[in-house]
Amino acid sequence: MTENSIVLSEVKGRVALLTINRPEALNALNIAVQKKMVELLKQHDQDSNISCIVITGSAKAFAAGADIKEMANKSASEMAELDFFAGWREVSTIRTPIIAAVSGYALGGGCELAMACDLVVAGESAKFGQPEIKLGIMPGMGGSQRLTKLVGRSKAMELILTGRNFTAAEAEAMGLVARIFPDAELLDKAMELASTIAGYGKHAVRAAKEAVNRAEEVSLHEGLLFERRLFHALFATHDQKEGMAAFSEKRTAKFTNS
Ligand code: DAK
Repeated sequence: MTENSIVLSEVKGRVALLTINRPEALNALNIAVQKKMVELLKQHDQDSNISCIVITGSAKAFAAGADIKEMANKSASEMAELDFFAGWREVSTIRTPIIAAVSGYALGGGCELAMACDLVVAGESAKFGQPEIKLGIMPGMGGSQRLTKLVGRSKAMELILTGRNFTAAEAEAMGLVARIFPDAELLDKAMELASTIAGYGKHAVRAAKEAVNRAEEVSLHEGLLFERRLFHALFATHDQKEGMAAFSEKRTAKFTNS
């Protein structure tokens, strides 16, 4: 575990746990958090011993948004010149599955970070929202696009134009959240889920992630072709032979990520 860092990094088995650690600011995402998070994600993505990543927040929040105090006095040209927050785009280039474990607030950039992950699990009292409209701005880290794809135009419009918070139960009903757990169990359950995923063959897991994410980008026809190519390619892996042999031999498969 890295101590005293703005993002804590801990490895448990084949799972990396990244914890946003600015509890005094409800884990507001400043540039330093963005840089550290992206650096750690890339590092773990390159590590052959890591097969799943969990992102969570310390104390009362996942992240209460981008750091308003850091942005408040920037000019439009400074925002454009710095390409402020461009680094978060890198999250979608990570090949290892990423689970967002949301407890407490996931607002603005925090909600957008969760949606940029591959799946979101939440504690029962988690609160989501895109409240940017109340600050005289709009979502800028994917909220208008990812929320719309996840929950549909009408619901996304209502949430973004009113800026109201919504509960974990509502987020689950809308398809933004995959599973809800009691608050006290959230992290253990997220790590359990990550360990299950990390226990499967890495090639199959990464291919499945890529195919599901591709569904958001391309037509059904193109997506089905893409899926078929990846499916065929998995027959070149040892893990496919092992997985199917284990089934026939009525034993648990021992995947070697090869
Ligand atoms: N930024 C900075 N500080 C924050 C913060 C934030 N987003 N959220 C909370 N804090 C700080 C508070 O200022 C307070 O600090 P002190 O006053 O004690 O120094 C501390 O965290 C505790 O917060 P509260 O005292 O307010 O705690 P409460 O429990 O009373 O309220 C709350 C919790 C979550 C309801 C409240 O803190 C709140 O409304 N926070 C702001 C939520 C918000 O509006 N989030 C959206 C931020 S805008 C971009 C892409 C994306 C974005 C920007 C640019 N580009 C591509 C350029 C994203 C924008 C956003 O996310």
